[in-house]
Amino acid sequence: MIPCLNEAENIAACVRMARSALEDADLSGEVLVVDNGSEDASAELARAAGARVIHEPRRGYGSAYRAGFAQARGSYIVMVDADLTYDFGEIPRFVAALDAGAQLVMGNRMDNIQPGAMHWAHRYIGNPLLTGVLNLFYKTGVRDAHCGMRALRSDVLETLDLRTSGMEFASEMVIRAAKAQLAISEIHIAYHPRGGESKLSRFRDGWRHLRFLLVHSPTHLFVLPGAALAGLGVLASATVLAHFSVLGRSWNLHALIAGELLTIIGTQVLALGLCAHAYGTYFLGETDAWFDAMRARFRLEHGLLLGGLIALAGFVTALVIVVRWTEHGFGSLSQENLAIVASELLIVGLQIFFSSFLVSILGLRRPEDR
Ligand SMILES: Nc1nc2c(ncn2[C@@H]2O[C@H](COP(=O)(O)OP(=O)(O)OP(=O)(O)O)[C@@H](O)[C@H]2O)c(=O)[nH]1
Ligand SMILES: [Mg+2]
Repeated sequence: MIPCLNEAENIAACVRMARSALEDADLSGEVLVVDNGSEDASAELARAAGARVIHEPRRGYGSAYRAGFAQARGSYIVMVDADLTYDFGEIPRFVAALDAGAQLVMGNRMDNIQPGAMHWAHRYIGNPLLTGVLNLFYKTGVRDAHCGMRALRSDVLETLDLRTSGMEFASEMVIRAAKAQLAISEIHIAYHPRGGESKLSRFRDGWRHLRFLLVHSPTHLFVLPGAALAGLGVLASATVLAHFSVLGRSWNLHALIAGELLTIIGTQVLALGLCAHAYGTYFLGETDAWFDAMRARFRLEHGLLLGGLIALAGFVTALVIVVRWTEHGFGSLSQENLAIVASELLIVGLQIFFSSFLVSILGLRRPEDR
């Protein structure tokens, strides 16, 4: 299957090479070209060279592939770009890997990038960065997550349930396969300079990949940063209140304000993460071991109790200030530290209290209960 957007310079050669690769290896199959609204003669050229051409007017690499998958008839699908960057002669190796039991076979270009094939910014910044984040978040073990040559069994398409329309489709497929614990194998291949004009938009497509990685992992987007901020905030507050000396000096009011700020923001971000996890679990069919363990252990009432107790502690602290004020005959007051602690506890307690309700509301009518 070849996705094609304005590749008149390359498409006929691609189709011919794909066909002869099948013939030479005695593989039965068809060459499908998904034409993505090309304004040049790509579609006719592909047809003339012997491909079955599918038309998909909605733009985007992902849209093209999803249209192609819906019409593919084979039990194996090998995906190859239409720009002569990949060797069609490698198709039998991908098929052999599927025969050997793999459900997704990824090409890996990283050890054989021909001169001029990949822009240095993609090779040394974009690709390592995005693949690094992808593996940090999703632990796929795939080393070249954006490779355009890959193969899969068509019976895994239902499990993969692919939905993206742009270049981030390349990441989506790898992440979904890893989440579903499919058998993924990797094949080292060469990457050649492109024929014709690139369709990749460096910043737009890079950002779409990154955005996809972030919004599909509430743990990394919210929970871990939130917990780190809140932890740092509590530590800073405790350092001031306990008069610990750090870096050879003691810390006072301003450090306490910074601590309060971090604690409040951290709690807020954490709460957003729980809501995002609840939405993902109940409405997007996501599974997350950490969130599942949390919801098995904690109920709404636990959150209300925790939030209520923290808020109560804040209220009592505020009362202490008022009592001291009365003791001093309602004169001038200088209880800044206590006032900050009281507000910190009240805010965090109320955040936890009401966020617990929101998480619970998100789970009220989960699709499986309807
Ligand atoms: N970007 C893009 N590519 C499409 C689209 N539809 C089909 N394609 C095809 O998807 C394949 C990948 O696009 P390329 O421009 O080669 O992107 P790339 O391989 O990441 O970047 P290069 O290294 O410049 O080749 C090509 O075969 C395109 O013709 C689309 O809407 N957008
Ligand atoms: Mg390309």
